[in-house]
Amino acid sequence: MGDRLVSPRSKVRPKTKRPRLHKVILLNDDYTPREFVVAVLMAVFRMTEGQAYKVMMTAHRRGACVVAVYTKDIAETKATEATEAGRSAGYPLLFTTEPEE
Ligand code: TYC
Repeated sequence: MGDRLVSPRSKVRPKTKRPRLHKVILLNDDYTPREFVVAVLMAVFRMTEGQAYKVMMTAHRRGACVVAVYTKDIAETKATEATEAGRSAGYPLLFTTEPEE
């Protein structure tokens, strides 16, 4: 009889939480040519020309636009790479990152 009484195990809660994602944000400026912004978005974030144009115009009109979300390391690497592409061409193009809620 005692064989059939199974005491409950402690509740197992998987602790593999998904990592927090980070947004890459494109900031508008008055100097970087539109076509250059589109080219950087296509090269670094693998967007089509149409997607890149929309994101560029949103940043142009509203001041900033979320480009994509990634894990922290990838977001920071891409933001740095894209900002550096502008800097090496003499433009103040800026990408930043911030954690998602
Ligand atoms: N505002 C720039 C111009 O008129 C174009 C531009 C758009 C620059 C978006 C940066 O994130 C940007 N040449």
